[in-house]
Amino acid sequence: MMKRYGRRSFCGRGVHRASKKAKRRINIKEDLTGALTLSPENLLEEELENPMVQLRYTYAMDVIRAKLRLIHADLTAQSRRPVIRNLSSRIKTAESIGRKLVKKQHEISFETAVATLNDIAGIRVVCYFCDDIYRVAAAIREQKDLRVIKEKDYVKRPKKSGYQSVHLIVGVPVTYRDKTQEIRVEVQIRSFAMDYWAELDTQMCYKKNTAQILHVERETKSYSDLIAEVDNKMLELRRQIEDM
Ligand code: 0O2
Repeated sequence: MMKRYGRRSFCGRGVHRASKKAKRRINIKEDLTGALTLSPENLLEEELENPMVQLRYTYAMDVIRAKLRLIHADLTAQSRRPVIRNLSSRIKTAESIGRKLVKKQHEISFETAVATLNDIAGIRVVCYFCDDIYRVAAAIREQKDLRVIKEKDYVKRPKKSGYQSVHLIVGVPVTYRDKTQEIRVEVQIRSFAMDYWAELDTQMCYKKNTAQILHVERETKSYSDLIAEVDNKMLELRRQIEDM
C-alpha cells in the first residue's frame, strides 16, 4: 500500500487516494486463551481507515489548501508574478505511520500516532523562488483561524542529508456537532529547486540506508548545495530584473 504526495495542479480537486485493500496483509494472533486478535499494525490500519478519521484529516487539509489559494492570489497580486507553483497533499499510510512509530521507539497504535506524530496529514507547497517560502510561511502565521504549533527551518539549517524546506505544524479546528478537535497538519514549504532535489532524494536515497555509503551521502549533500547556489542566483537575477 502506498500513498504519496501525488502531484496535483494548483487548482486541483479531489479526494486523497484510497488505500489498496487488496494488498493488505492481515496478521491475526492467537493468545494463550485461544482468543484471536489483530496485530497492532492491522488495528492501526483499521482505525486510520475509519471514514470519520479520514474525513477529519481531509477536512483539515482542505481548509489549509483553501487558505493557500487565497495566499497565492494575494501574494501574486502584490508581486505581479505567480508565487506558488503547486500544492499536493496526502494522508500518511498506516504502513508509514507504523515505521515512523518504530523509528521513534513508540508503541504501534492509532492513539500513539495521533498523540506523537505531526504529519499524519501533510501538505507540500512548492514556490517558484526561495524568498517566496518565507512570504508564504508569514502569511500562514497571520491567519487567525489557524494555529502554528511548531516550525522547523531546514532552509537556514539544512539537514545532514542536504534536505531543505520550511516545515510548519499547523493546528486546524475541526468541529463536528458540539465537539471541536484540533487536527495537526504538517505544511512543507520549499522552492521548485529544493523540491527537485527532495523528489530525487526520496526516489534514490531517503529511507534506503544509503547514508551508510559515504560517497552517496557526500554527493547528494553536495548537489543540494549546488542547487541552493543556483536557487540564490536565480533570486538575485529576479531582483535585478525587478529593479530595472
Ligand atoms: P514521508 O514519507 O515524506 O511522510 P517532528 O515529529 O515534527 O519533530 P519529524 O516528522 O520526525 O519531526 O521529522 P522532520 O524532519 O521534521 O520531517 C520529516 C519529513 O521531512 C519527512 O517525512 C520527509 O517528508 C521530509 N524529509 C526529512 N528529511 C528528508 C531527507 O533527507 N530527504 C527527503 N527527501 N525528505 C526528507 P517522513 O515521515 O520521514 O516521510
